[in-house]
Amino acid sequence: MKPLVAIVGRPNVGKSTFFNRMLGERVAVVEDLPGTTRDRLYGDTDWNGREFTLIDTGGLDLGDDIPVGQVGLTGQPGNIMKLVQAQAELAIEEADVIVFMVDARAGITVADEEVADLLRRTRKPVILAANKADNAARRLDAVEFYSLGLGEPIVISSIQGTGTGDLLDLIVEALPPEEEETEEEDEDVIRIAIIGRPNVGKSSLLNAILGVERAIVSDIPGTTRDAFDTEIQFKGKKLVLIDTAG
Ligand SMILES: Nc1nc2c(ncn2[C@@H]2O[C@H](COP(=O)(O)OP(=O)(O)O)[C@@H](O)[C@H]2O)c(=O)[nH]1
Ligand SMILES: [Mg+2]
Repeated sequence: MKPLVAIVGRPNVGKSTFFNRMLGERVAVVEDLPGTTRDRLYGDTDWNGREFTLIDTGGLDLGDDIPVGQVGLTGQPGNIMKLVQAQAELAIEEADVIVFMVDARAGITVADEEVADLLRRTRKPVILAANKADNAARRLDAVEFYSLGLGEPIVISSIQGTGTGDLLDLIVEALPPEEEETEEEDEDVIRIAIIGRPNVGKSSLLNAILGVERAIVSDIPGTTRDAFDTEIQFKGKKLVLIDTAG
């Protein structure tokens, strides 16, 4: 299985825009309305030769988020908290690397702080990405996200593509070490089991394929004691024939 990289963050920060940019097509729905991504979307991609699966988290119809300064005036934005938190918790559980996306144009919001509180508690790598930093002024403003306690934000514009390469470099660096692939995975072995009731000719078929008396053939039902595997090359492919007992 490929490592999982989840993009979390409150609605409308640009998660789906980044996801689509990576997958090279419009897979996720991008809209001006917050909460447009209905479900979690998974897409396989690669960068610098490392493959991983990107997850666009969404599915949260939340309405507008409340800027930090307005809490207390407008009361607790209960729903958005619960849902964005749930999304972040799922990512913490499931993902190998978490990209926490915030909006450099909007600045820090309450939902950002709540998610940051959760993410600071995980040991999994968290990369803070300040999106919508489309110009120099915004790139400078983005330093305020440092106060979320998740390190220095990587400043990007998903629409322009600036900084996205650096973000991907960081993602790839944070991935768990590449697994040693097993022989099966790497050579695409096809395993064929020969099954049927005793004495129908399973071993004879196997022998005919192999051209050698590999399996013990007998007229007595049940002579093939155990299932056993024989590896052959056929048209450049590795096949494993499994002669089953019984
Ligand atoms: N200016 C600007 N707008 C962006 C950028 N990335 C996304 N957007 C816009 O932000 C809105 C929400 O984007 P979306 O990807 O749906 O956000 P999501 O809810 O986090 O998935 C859309 O109108 C996007 O076009 C960016 O880098 N710069
Ligand atoms: Mg979305």
